[in-house]
This record gives sequence, C-alpha cells and structure tokens, in this order.
Amino acid sequence: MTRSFQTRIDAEQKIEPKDWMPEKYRQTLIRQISQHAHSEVIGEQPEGNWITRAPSLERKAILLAKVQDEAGHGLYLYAAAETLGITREELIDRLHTGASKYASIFNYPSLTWADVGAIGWLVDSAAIVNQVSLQNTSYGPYARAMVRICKEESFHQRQGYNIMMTLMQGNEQQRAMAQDALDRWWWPSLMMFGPHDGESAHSAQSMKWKIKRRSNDDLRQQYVDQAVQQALAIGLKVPDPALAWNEERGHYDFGDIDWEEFERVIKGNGPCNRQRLAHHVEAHAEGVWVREAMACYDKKRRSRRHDAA
Ligand code: BYC
Repeated sequence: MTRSFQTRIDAEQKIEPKDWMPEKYRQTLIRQISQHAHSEVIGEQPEGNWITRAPSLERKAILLAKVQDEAGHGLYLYAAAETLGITREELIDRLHTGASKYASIFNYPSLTWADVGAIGWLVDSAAIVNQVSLQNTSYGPYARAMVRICKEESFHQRQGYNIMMTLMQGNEQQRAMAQDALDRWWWPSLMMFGPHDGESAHSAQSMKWKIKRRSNDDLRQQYVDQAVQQALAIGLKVPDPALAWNEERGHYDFGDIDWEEFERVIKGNGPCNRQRLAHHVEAHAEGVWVREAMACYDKKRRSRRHDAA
C-alpha cells in the first residue's frame, strides 16, 4: 500500500479524500491545512483593527472586502481539512488550546495605517509565493482551495502595495510612516517561510509526499528578490545592512534572521499572541447562537427535502 501510494505521488496523481493514505500523510495535512486556516482567520485581526479608521470611504470598502476574503479563505481551508476526517470543533479547539499554531506574523501589532499597506504588500506577497507552489500540492482539496485563494491574494497584494506607493508619493511624514512600517514588518515577513531547510522538522517528508513543493529557503529567496525590487521602485529602504545583489548567484544575499525571536513568537510569547487568541475565543463564544441557528436551519431544510422525496 505504502509503495503504491508513493508511486501515485511520484506520478503527480492527486490524492482525494476517499483514497487510502498513510496515517502520517493525513495527520501532516491536517496540521498544515488547519494552521493555514487559522492563519487566515487570525490574520483578519491586525487589518480589521483599521477598518473603522481607514483614511477614506474607498480605502475602507477595499479593506473590508479584503478582510472578508480572508474569512472566506479560512472557510475553504477548514472545509479542506474536514475532508480528512476531523471536525471543525476539534480544529478550533486545537487553536484555542495552543496545540495548533498559526503564522507567527499575526502576533505583531498594526500601529499605523501604513501597517495595513505593509501587511497587504509584504504578508500577502509572502503568502502568494508560498501558495502558488501549493497549488500543486498532492492533496486534491488543498490544491483546489489554493487556486482560488491565490487569485484573491493577488488583489490583496496590489491593494497593500498601492497604499505604500500612495504614502511614498505623499509628504515627509507619510513617507516616514511607510518606512517605519517596512522596518517593523520586514523581518517578521521573512520568518513566515519557517526555519532554514536544515532545521525544518517536516520538510523532508512533506517534500517527498509533495505536500510541500518547494523548500522554506527556496521560497524565502524568491520573496526577497521580488520584495527588494518593489521596495526600491517606490523609494523604500529595506532594513538590512547585509542586503546585496549577488551577481554569481543571481539573487540577493540577505542578513541573518533572529531565530530566537521566531521561537519566542511561535511558542506564544510574541507581542500580541495572548490578545489574538483571547479575541478569537471571545468571538467564537459570541457566535454560538449563529452556529446553532445555522445547524437548526440546515436540519429543517434536510428534513423538508426528505419529506418531499
Ligand atoms: N509561523 O518543519 P517546518 C495569509 C512551525 S495567511 C508559525 O518548516 P512545515 C494572510 C511549523 O508549523 C498564510 N509557525 O514546518 C492571512 C512547525 O511546527 P509544528 C499562511 C511556523 O509545516 C490574513 C515548526 O515551525 N500560510 O496569507 O513543513 C491576512 C517547524 O517548521 C512558521 C500558510 O500557512 C511560521 N511562520 O513548514 C493576510 C502556508 N513556520 O507544526 C495574509 C501553509 C514554521 O510541528 N503552510 N512554523 O508544531 C506552509 O507552507 C508550511 O506549514 C510552513 C512551515 C512553510 C509555514
């Protein structure tokens, strides 16, 4: 069974929910997809913080649409995880108890309007680089969710870059705000790709099973090469003294990531971890009547369909 499973993977065949799969493959997918879903949902908080304070009606409408998209991404991803035999309640419980992680970047505060620009530009760019590769992941429902999510992320990235570009065309104070946001979000955005390849606990097996299609470092390099050019184009300075174009490699060299900070944040001790989780726990408790009403409506609709048949 295990050998024929790997043969299917090697032949680029998609694995579907009812197909046989090794238990570890199933668990790895549940871990990665649910962490991805939680990231989308928790990621609404730093941007949601600015909906009521957006600088114009147009910016507010765009931000509102983006934040709603993130909720939708969470929904597709939770649904994909559920096809692996875990319930939504269990997934949320794992988030609330800290058993399941979410992207470290969302544990940093969004202090100014420029942070909304930096999140859209940097965080969504990083997400796209990773998720384009995940469109070819071996598990069918995850791959299909990625196709739609990537389309929406492209709009998100554009809106973030547009905010940064507008600020950079503004007055001195606005340009300083944009630079300050880049200074604070740059390094956390590099951490989104996870530990270096040699330190990544799951990469080797996940690459073999084609759950992951490209390594953490490979994706991070592509992201740096793109983002540095985008920063230069609008007059922003990337806060890394070691950043330099390497002619031989055809890539930018960049400085060391603070892995101690990364570890601190993923262990629950970043600037906003407690606040993010507490907010989710509270919103989930407040939403219980909505879930009950939906379940009741669904039950009634199904029994009406049954009576009609
Ligand atoms: N943050 O062996 P590794 C978005 C953990 S949201 C936290 O390399 P793996 C958006 C990792 O989980 C987009 N934890 O792991 C939303 C593992 O711990 P566990 C989010 C991290 O899974 C709203 C341990 O470190 N994208 O776009 O092979 C607004 C060892 O790592 C992080 C995804 O979730 C991190 N950054 O590779 C705006 C993409 N990095 O699980 C935008 C899907 C590592 O053993 N996920 N860890 O306790 C992936 O591609 C992979 O899971 C990762 C990590 C590349 C992130």
